[in-house]
Amino acid sequence: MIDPQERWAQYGEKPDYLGLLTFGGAVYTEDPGELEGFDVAIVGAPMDDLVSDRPGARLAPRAIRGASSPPGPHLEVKIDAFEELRIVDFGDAPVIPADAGVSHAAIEATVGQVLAAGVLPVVLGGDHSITEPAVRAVAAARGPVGMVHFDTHTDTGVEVFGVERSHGTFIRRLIDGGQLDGPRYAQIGLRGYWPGEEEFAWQAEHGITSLFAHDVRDLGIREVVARAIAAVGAGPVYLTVDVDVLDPGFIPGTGTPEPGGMTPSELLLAVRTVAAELELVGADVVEVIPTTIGTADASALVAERVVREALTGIALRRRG
Ligand SMILES: [Mn+2]
Repeated sequence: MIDPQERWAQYGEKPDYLGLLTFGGAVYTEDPGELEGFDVAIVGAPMDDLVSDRPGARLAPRAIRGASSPPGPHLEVKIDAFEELRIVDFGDAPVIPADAGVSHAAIEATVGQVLAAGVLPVVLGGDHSITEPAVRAVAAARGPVGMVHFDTHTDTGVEVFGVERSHGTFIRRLIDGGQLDGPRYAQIGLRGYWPGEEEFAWQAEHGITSLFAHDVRDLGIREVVARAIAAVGAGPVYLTVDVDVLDPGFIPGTGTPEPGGMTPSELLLAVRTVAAELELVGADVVEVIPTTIGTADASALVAERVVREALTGIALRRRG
């Protein structure tokens, strides 16, 4: 176990730009035997072999860890997730380039180690296909899950360019596989030109709740989130956030951008509310393409805050 803060202990905090790169300056280990007693473990899943448009999300776990991580309590809810929760950075799953099967198995195994220790996994993607092995691991440990899914896209295709394992098909694979419960699954932020009638008909057959970007515009984010929470209800829930749910104006780098999206203000409130009101058993943030390091990268910075809002919501829920 390494504590990146230790050498700066006399100052009370470590500046973000130096020392070992861990999420929020959390302690670091790759030994599953050291996970016991933690509340949350951060796991990197740096693969982007299954994106259908722009690659680069393999660089995101390092960039998200490298984004600014200010200490102290959240100004709105007055809670410091890093004080309330015991958080560990468990490093990256041992993925490799160009073999998605091997990489998915590595992600499933690494997330499984976190769950075996009774710790909640928060995964940094990666393209959105990484949600498939992460949810498989969670469902193996906790049974079928509900889900709140922020995204432009439904990711319920049968194939993308004829490929069945994809960042656009994993939701259908998880529902067909029994890991994800359709009636306890809600999508938020849909817009654009994909998918089509066949996919939405399949979604209706499986009792899936779809909330569109125009619903966020017309109803407001609080009402949209309340509807998603009502649909998902009690029981274990996985939270997945594709940053392309945001308008491209806020995320210069993402795999399949689509204009007309949400604002970070809406997304951050939504993620915190979901984490505070539902029983999260796992979470991820995906499809971040960084173009630089540190706070200069807006996509990685907003992804860091998405994770931080999820942690704040988890801390709020545990406080009761
Ligand atoms: Mn998407």
